[in-house]
Amino acid sequence: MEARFEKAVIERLWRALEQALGQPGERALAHRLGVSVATVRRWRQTGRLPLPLLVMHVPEVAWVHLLGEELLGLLIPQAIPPGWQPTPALPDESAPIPPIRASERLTDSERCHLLEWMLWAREFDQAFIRLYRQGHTIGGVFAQMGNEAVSVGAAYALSPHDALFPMHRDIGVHFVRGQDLQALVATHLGRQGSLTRGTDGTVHYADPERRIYGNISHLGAMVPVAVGYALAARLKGEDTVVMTFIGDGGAQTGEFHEAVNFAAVHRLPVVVVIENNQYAYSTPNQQEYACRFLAYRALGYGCFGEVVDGTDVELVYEACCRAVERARRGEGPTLLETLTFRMRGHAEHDDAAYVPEAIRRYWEARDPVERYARFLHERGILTPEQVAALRERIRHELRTAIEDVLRRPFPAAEEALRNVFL
Ligand SMILES: Cc1ncc(C[n+]2csc(CCOP(=O)(O)OP(=O)(O)O)c2C)c(N)n1
Ligand SMILES: [Mg+2]
Repeated sequence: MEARFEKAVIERLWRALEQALGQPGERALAHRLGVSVATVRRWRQTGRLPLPLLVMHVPEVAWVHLLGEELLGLLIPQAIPPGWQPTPALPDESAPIPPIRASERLTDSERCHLLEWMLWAREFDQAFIRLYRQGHTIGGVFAQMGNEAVSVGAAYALSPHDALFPMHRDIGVHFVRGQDLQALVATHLGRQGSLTRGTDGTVHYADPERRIYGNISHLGAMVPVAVGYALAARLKGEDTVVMTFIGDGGAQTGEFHEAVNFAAVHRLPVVVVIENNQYAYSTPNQQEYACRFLAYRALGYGCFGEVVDGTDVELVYEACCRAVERARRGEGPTLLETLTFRMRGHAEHDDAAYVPEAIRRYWEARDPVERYARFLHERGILTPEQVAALRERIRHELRTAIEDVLRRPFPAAEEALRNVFL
């Protein structure tokens, strides 16, 4: 495999080679590899190196130390936001915002649906932030603002018979699956008509009819359950792909590791979407893990990995389509890392004052909903006026549903004793 490196990396590498092989490096290397000096010189000038050959024949160079990230990056596709740095390092705010990487699989009418579901997620959040302040919600409000492109783009890559295990920032999957709005609102407000009969608030709810299974924990406990579901589906002879989500913090738990390892060993049809929103509660990336990308761990598990810009809904969709296809072909799980941002605190009680302003500004300029609305406008698919009208319709439907649900009573007290082991 030939890999192309930047000039600075080549020079760094060359110095290490010369140190290991003695002067002059080109001649010594040519001799060691059994190629001509001219060939070595060409590699150096063009920046194209036969990496496996070098690693095999010059073991005295500390390759991983020198090239760690570049080396792994060759095997894990990356489409990251330009200028991004693992937090708390500051991003390059002057980096360009790349155009949406349009997926060839999507029609314009599907694109309108994607935007609509993202708008639903955004408006739902904003409404519930207000309801939280008014004291109407049961439990915390975990806004998913900034994460819309991930939950919507990922869920849309599945067939309706595939199973979804969303996390606390994935309300978008409910909109993609056509969730009943009143039921969703009633669930978050703990009123009659709730998906959990009022026994939970904003986090641990499920809808098996739509094959959406509940968030068990903010941390890693859901991943083994999702993987177990995939195993059960296989044993039953079903063609079911399972998609589960996990935060950057959740990805540091033992359960996450055990589950992904098990899925890889058994080549189970699982897509693990890591929502790397830069923070685990208030802990930034660089205090959570030492690798550059969490998807690099795929090599250790022996499964596929990919890193994508999680603010580009079509990029997320496309990467998930590939992962789903691999899963259906029996090639096992994919660890897909989406780089995104939590535009609010961990929950509404947290003002996220620990996020440096430069990081906030960088990601706000990449707001996934605004980016996509702009893209649809530039493509001549929807005008800003049409988007504004769509937003207005969503707000109206949401307001009506909330008013209706707030008039409903809380569930009867006996409900608390149903379906529990006593
Ligand atoms: C066993 C356990 N320890 C700690 C917590 C508190 N806690 C809840 S979420 C969280 C961080 C999760 O990080 P991440 O997965 O990145 O989610 P995000 O904060 O981005 O929503 C912590 C420490 C918990 N709920 N359970
Ligand atoms: Mg996080």
